[in-house]
Amino acid sequence: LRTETLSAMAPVPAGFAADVRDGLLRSGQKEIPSKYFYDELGSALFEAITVLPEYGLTRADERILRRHAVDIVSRLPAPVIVAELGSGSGRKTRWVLEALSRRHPVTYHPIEISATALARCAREMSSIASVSVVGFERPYLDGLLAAAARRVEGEVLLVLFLGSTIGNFDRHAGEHFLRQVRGMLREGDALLLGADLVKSIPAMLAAYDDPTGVTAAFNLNLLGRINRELDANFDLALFQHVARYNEVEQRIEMHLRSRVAQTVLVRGLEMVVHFEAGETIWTENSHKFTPMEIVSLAERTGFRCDAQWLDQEWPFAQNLLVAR
Ligand code: AVI
Repeated sequence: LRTETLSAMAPVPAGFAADVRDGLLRSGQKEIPSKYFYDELGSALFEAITVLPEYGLTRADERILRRHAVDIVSRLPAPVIVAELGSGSGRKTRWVLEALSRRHPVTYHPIEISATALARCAREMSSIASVSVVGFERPYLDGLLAAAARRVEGEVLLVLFLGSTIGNFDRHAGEHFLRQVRGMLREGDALLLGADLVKSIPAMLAAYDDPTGVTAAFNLNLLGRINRELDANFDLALFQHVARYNEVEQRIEMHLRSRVAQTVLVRGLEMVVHFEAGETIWTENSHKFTPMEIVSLAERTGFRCDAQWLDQEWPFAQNLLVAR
């Protein structure tokens, strides 16, 4: 009854039902896109991941910005306006906005499909003196187009794409995405791209399979979300979180492995899904990079890599790509 009430109240996001149906009915490897991790519970679990001792990525990202924000923004001619793909954690973006606002008043455009995340970010950033926030509740590229259209002559647009979200795209899709971003920029505009670097395999595996089980909960919540929004009856205890490192593709792959042979009913999609014992649903790729790979990725997508800042504690690169 509770499930029925919830599914009646919560509108199913446009693509979610279709992607779950297609991904679970696939004849070979079952698959659900990782963008569906981030419902309210999933976003809270991701926040918890960012403070796990084993997951150094977010701290490294922030450490570089804290230490080098002044240097980063000094490489751009004033005046600069900022658009961020994903409204991000205020803690990271604040360093860049504060460094810029010491030079001149700054307009900041967070771009985010979650209204809650956008509102939280707008609230936090508006507290910085000389920063005005105009957010866009839209997909990345739609929002970027809107932000770019609002700038006035002479303003340089700085796009922030932090946290190594680029690593969650397949390599081809990531490259295509950067080309699309470049297409919305003018020569001299910039993209600050955060990218997690290849490191020791045990360190990478621990980051995606922490002993506390937070990443496992984050992964399993995808099945919980299908239960809640599509009225399914996944028993989460019958699935196991799996993180593997694929050395050829240089990426962590996350799966949910069925512990037993079982059949699951997804009432909202009027379908049943069969799992063999040991069969998996592929839920995420998290690609890792070398600094040189970022330089050549920049070159191939219409940018030049103006500078890179590396964190020593947790190999991570902040890359300033300038549109050429
Ligand atoms: C958001 N993204 C960069 C994270 C990552 O590291 O790929 C998502 C994540 N998945 C498991 N832990 C964190």
